[in-house]
This record gives sequence, C-alpha cells and structure tokens, in this order.
Amino acid sequence: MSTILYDLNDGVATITLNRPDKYNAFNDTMIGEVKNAIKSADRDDAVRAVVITGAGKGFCAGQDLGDVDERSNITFMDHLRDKYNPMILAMNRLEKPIIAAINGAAAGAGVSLALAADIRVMSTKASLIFASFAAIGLVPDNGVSYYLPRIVGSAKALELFMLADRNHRISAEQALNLNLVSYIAEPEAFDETVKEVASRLASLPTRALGLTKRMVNVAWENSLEEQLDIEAQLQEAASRTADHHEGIQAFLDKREPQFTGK
Ligand code: LHQ
Repeated sequence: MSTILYDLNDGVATITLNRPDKYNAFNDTMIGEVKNAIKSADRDDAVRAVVITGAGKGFCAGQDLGDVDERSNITFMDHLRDKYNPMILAMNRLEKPIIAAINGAAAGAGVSLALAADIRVMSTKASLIFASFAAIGLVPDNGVSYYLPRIVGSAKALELFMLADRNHRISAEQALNLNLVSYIAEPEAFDETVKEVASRLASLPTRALGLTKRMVNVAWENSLEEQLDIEAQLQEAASRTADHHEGIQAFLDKREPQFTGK
C-alpha cells in the first residue's frame, strides 16, 4: 500500500504523507515515494507548484523509530546517502516552488523536510522540533544543518539543535518571528491559506520562479562577480519564455497577465 497520496489540481500537485498512525514518520517506502513524487512533478508540465503536507494530526515525526532495528543490516551513513539524501536533493533541484503545509508537529527528518521546501505555511496548532536528533543521541540530518543556519543564523541554529529536550517546541508565532515560515493560520483557515498560496504560486511564470530558485540556491557559495554572471545567464533564459512576453504584453495592455508556465 502506498505511504503517500498524490493529487494534481489546477497546477498544484499535493503530496500527502500518509502514515497518520505513525505521525507520518518515514520508513524506506515513504522516502522513496516522496522522492519519486517530486521527480514526477518535475516531469509533468501540468504541475506548477507542489505542496507537501501530512495526513491526520501530525506533519512528520522524522525517521520511524520502530523501523530502525529492522534496518540493522544497513549503516546510518548508507541509509542517508542511498535513501534520504536523494529525496532532499530532488526537492532542491525541482525548479518549481515547493510549499510545506505544516499541519501538525514536525520533528527530526520531518522538520528537515519542511525546511527543504521553498515556502512554509504553518498551522497555529503545529510545532517545529529541532531537538529530536540530540534527544536520541544523533546529529541533525536531511539537510537541516544546511538550511537552518541559513535562515536563522548559526548561533540560533545551534541553540535550537542543542536544547536537547524533545518537548522544546517552536510555536507557529515563534517560527514566524524567526523567518522559519512565511504564513501562519488558525486550524480552521489553514487549508484555505495553503490553497491560496499554492494557487498564487501556480499562476506565476513557472520557468522564472524555477530559475530564481536555482539562482538563490547557488548564491551562498558564489562571489558577487559569479552571482552577477549567473543572473545574466538566467535572465537570458527567462527572457526567452512565453511568460516573459505575456508579462510585457499584459503590462502594455493594462491587464492582468495570464501566465502558462512556458
Ligand atoms: C512515532 C514517531 C516516530 C514512530 C511519533 N516513529 N512512531 C534518524 C535515524 C536514522 C537515519 C536517518 O535519520 C534520522 C533522523 C531522524 O528523524 S531522528 C528523529 C526521529 N524522530 C523523533 O525522535 C520524534 C519522535 N516523536 C516525538 O517526539 C513525538 O511523537 C512528536 C513530538 C512528533 C509528537 O508528539 P505528540 O503529539 O505528543 O504525539 P505522540 O508522541 O503521542 O505520537 C503519536 C503516535 O505517533 C504515537 O503512537 P501511539 O501508538 O502511541 O499512538 C507515537 O509512538 C507515534 N510516533 N513519532 N518517529
């Protein structure tokens, strides 16, 4: 049985982690299915934005801790390299916006998954837990040691990782103040808020957004000179899209643009 649900509606592909009795914790099947869903969203021109969310009350509780013994024949290093890392890289390389719709608690690899998305919307009943790794004697993984310091700075990232109390939960209000999420919503308004953000992203010039993601992804490693050159190259690519021409024409016609993602 599949561990995720995949649904495509009006340009928005929604991947729902679907192991609610396990708080949507990752087993090997779910890691592979999320990665494959991201890759099929990449191949499908009808997809112009992706939402990742969780079924039931949680977003994702990270690695299924009941599953670890069953994997005793594989090292943690190989497990990360062969299973999890390709999923996080697929998200980073997808040149379409990814929204993490954080409906409930996100812990361990679950909070890593949320930070690997491009935009986060969080329910006020959800929480982010960065201390789960240290709480079981592990280090952060799944890219959270890459993304978290870039969002909140190294000092805050270390504070969040090192407060090794698994009950140390970052609330939606705190997450918003730390720039960890872009929108928060009361549970009753959560689905509608996610829908609005996803629909808006799906109506924008998809190629330009994808190239913007590529540009921002490399910005941290580049000098100004290198980044200026990347901007020049990607601007050239964007200028050749139909959506660029539509954007110019709509401005001249004094109407709203109708972008097609091409
Ligand atoms: C779970 C889990 C779970 C199984 C809740 N597994 N069942 C690690 C190892 C190897 C390689 C790769 O990378 C990693 C990275 C990691 O992800 S390490 C971190 C692993 N995750 C955690 O340590 C989180 C553990 N869970 C929690 O701290 C809490 O459950 C959270 C904060 C997520 C939710 O708390 P509550 O809202 O109080 O719910 P709960 O604790 O009652 O959980 C609900 C159910 O979900 C419960 O099952 P039950 O049958 O009693 O209803 C939990 O056992 C189950 N569950 N997390 N990771």
